[in-house]
Amino acid sequence: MGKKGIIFDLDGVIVDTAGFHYLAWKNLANELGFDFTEEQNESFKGVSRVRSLELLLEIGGRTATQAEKDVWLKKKNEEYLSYIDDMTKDDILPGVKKVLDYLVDNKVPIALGSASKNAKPILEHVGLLPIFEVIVDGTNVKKAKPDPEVFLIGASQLGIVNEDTIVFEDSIAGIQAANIAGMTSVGIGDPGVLNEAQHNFHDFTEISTQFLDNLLNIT
Ligand code: B16
Ligand code: MG
Repeated sequence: MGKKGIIFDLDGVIVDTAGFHYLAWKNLANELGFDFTEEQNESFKGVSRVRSLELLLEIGGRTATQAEKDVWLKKKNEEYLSYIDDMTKDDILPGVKKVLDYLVDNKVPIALGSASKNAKPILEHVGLLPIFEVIVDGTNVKKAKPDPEVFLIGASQLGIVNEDTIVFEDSIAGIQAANIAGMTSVGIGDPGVLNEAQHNFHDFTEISTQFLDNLLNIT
């Protein structure tokens, strides 16, 4: 068995920006004259900004010109950026820092694998930018989750083979991407929603060092 590495999703795993994305999309939907529920938002998680707008317009039964789409994409992102502007290290989700510190102490290679084009500023705001050896985000990938591209690039840049890579994800699309890549998938969130994951936790406070040791073969 080779050395193990971990890839973390960002939104909904390390920080609770999923709620900010939801709010910004919901406000846009309301402005366009229809509602957007939290349940519908599940399929937006891990999905690119452009694809998310297409899904939103499908929900509202709307068609739009490219010019309109560009305006709405910009508007949504500006609202989202106004939310993340206020983020601090207090916005790191419960239990995450403890797990990251443990991995750093044990010299486990860690990467970020996010669909977001705003990943770096978010990590900067919450003070976690320096701890990631590798960052793969929406600016580096062409194919969105569930395509495994983001995780394949992450593992290869870490120098870890897919079978020895563990992915922490809060989205259905992200869990599918990890599974397709032959990686170990760990679902963070509702186990009923993330039922394709190999391991499930509601949040990082449930993850013990013993679980990590077993996963990583730390003795
Ligand atoms: P942005 P992740 C994803 O991040 C979000 O889950 C998804 O809701 C969002 O649409 C996507 O990033 C793009 O984000 O608009 O910031 O480029 O979960 O893959 O870290
Ligand atoms: Mg996510």
